[in-house]
Amino acid sequence: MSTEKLRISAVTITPVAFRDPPLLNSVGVHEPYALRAIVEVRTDGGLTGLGETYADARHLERLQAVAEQIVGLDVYATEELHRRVGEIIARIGGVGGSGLTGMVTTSSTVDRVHSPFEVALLDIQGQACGRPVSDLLGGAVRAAVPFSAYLFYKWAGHPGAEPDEWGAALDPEGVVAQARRMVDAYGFTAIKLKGGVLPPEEEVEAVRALRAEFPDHPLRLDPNAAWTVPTSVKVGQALDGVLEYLEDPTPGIEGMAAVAREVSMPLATNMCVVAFDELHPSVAVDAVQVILSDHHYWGGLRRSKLLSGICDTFGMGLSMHSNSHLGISLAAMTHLAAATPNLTYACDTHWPWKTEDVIEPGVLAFKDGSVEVPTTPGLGVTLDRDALGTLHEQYLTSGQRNRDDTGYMRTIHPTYRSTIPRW
Ligand code: GKR
Ligand code: MG
Repeated sequence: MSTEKLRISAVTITPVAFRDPPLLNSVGVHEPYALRAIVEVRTDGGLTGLGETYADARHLERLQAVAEQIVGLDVYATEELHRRVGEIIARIGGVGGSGLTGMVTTSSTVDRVHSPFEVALLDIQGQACGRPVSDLLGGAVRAAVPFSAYLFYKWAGHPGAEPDEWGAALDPEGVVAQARRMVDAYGFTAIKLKGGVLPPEEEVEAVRALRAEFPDHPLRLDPNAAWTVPTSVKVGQALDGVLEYLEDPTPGIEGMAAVAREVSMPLATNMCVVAFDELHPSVAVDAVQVILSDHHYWGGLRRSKLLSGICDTFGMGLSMHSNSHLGISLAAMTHLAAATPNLTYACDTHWPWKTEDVIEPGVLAFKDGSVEVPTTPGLGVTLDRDALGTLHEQYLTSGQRNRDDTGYMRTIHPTYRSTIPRW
């Protein structure tokens, strides 16, 4: 058996832009393109590992700084990778460019920057030993990973453009029609509605309409902290027995704890607990009962496993958060979820909303709402170089350099203000 070290010989970061529909949320509306950065790590032995992350300008600068400092590193040395990323961020600064503008602002910059490199190194490790990444994380405990239908209020199309294939969803009928279409196409067995867009009573009506149409699907509502504590309590009590969990009704750990004391369903978050140092304060006041993990900001796949252990220890449930993403991310999410026994909720994904990708198609097919865990070595996905080139070109011509849902909304409705909480 070879004990030879596998060393990094080159790293490439490629920003890409892919078409995104006008999905509405509590801080504005998705721009015509979503941005991602594709990380390719090469070894001197000729292997290439892939990672995917945000592509906001400041984040890209940090990725590039790390890329230059890890040539020569052993691909098994992920702790040393994390240490070096920490050193680099301490030197060049860690504020701004989270890729989650207006949503998650307190995640750890070091963990965010570390993540795509760690995923790429695990991809290489898997290829080197001929095993899927899920095996490196402890082995898949499920052969397929369930995802949820992720519904959005949306306009029919971007202003000035033709309506997209989904059309508008601005009332309960539109939301139910969107859900029906998504469930029929993908077989999803759980449904999440992104709220925080319309007055809360209207969103309660939409959830009730979903319940009538899908009596057996677990339902979730996520207004991204758009409500005050009293409004959150009112909505939580109105939807007693209807929601599987209520996600981020109100801002902050104290606010969530106040809501949790008054409602029956579990509260979930990808906003008030997004980094390891926020776990203790949250546990101390029982602010949330479900954490939405996300390897893109929890520091990669192994640190997400660490989070799963902490949730298990403190009796908290575990689900998975997503942002607009491509196939490398979905592959990583699937391996992680497969190898995380206590991840018992269907994971979020924005997958149905995209029409373009950078990977060769075929590997990550949805069946009955689930993605089969790839069993080939590494992540199991292959970069389509032509597609990468096209989406990079699209990034260059798009003019978008940061995610800015609020700014885009204001180009359409100049008086729009992002106010959290709004109701
Ligand atoms: O894609 O607009 C969106 C979502 O609102 C996203 O930004 C959130 O981070 O999906 C996320 C969530 O669960 O809060
Ligand atoms: Mg959320």
